[in-house]
Amino acid sequence: SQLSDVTLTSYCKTKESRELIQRALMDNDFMKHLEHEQIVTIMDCMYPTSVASGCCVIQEGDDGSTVYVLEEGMVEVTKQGKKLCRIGPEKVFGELAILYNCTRTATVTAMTDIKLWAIDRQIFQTIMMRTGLIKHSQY
Ligand code: PCG
Repeated sequence: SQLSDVTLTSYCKTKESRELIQRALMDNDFMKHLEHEQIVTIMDCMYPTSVASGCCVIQEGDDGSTVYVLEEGMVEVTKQGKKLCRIGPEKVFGELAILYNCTRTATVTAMTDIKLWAIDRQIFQTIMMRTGLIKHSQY
């Protein structure tokens, strides 16, 4: 659909979650270069989700459609079975497939029960391409 047709929906968050998400976005090498309004809009549009310990959040090679911020818990990143790193709270992940329009470059597995904030590709890309004059609807 046309970017202009996309309506952005805000999801309720505590002040703590709003601040955590903004810190995570501003800590990310790519996102830190966005305008403040875009950071705030991405944060507003993120919705809550959770994944149980041991479950796969992202599978290497899949088509990616979601960018995540980890709020609580720990994930492990592997590539072709090799451990790359562990990621804790206040970090963005899953941005590479969306930013570079490629398949998922690594597997991300929950090492504990995790709480996440998520935003879908179409919404993320709309915010990236739109500055100002953003149409909001309240959730
Ligand atoms: P994406 O979309 O490729 O899905 C896997 C994610 O793992 C990737 O985005 C990054 O956000 C995240 N990640 C964290 N550390 C690494 C790393 O060292 N290499 C790669 N390829 N991805 C990493």
